[in-house]
Amino acid sequence: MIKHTDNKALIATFADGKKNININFHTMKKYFLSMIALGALFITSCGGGDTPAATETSTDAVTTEETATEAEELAVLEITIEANDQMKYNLDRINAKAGQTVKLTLDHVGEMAKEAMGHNWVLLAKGTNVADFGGAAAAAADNDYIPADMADMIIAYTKTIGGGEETTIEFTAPEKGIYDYICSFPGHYGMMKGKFVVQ
Ligand SMILES: [Cu+2]
Repeated sequence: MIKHTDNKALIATFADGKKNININFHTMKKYFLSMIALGALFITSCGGGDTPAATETSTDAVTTEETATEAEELAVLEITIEANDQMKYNLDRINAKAGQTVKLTLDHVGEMAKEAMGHNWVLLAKGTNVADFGGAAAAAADNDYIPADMADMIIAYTKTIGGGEETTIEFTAPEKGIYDYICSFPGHYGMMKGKFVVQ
């Protein structure tokens, strides 16, 4: 039994299947044409003068960003660390960026001779035991307090200098992380140490 007598399409199907199909096709065709017209209208209204302007703005932003990144990468970090007769560095932390060229100057601002109060600056690889390295370095006087068999634990180092001298080295900052630096002159690493922080 059909209760929905207002369903003309259904009734039409029973009465004349062919006619019903035609009606439905005609309705659908009208519907699709309307959709196409609406779509065209939408595209037309969006294709105004605003779109090219927006594209230009975003291109400019990307270019500016790239230029800034390049400049940042090219910047050389120039840093001077002082060491004195009181067996101290003036810095306990140095910040750098991964891959950055670092130009580091060690300035011995004291007056004592290298044999009595020599200083250097040694940047150690991650995971290096500072006490073990310091102990080995103290026994390496013949190699400027750099233990030859621990080369893989050293990222960079300066020569050992006395009061009134200075020395400069250049190296590339390692990957992100926190590294120890010390003076490897006998007995100094406990007092003369700091963190080299790479971001
Ligand atoms: Cu020292």
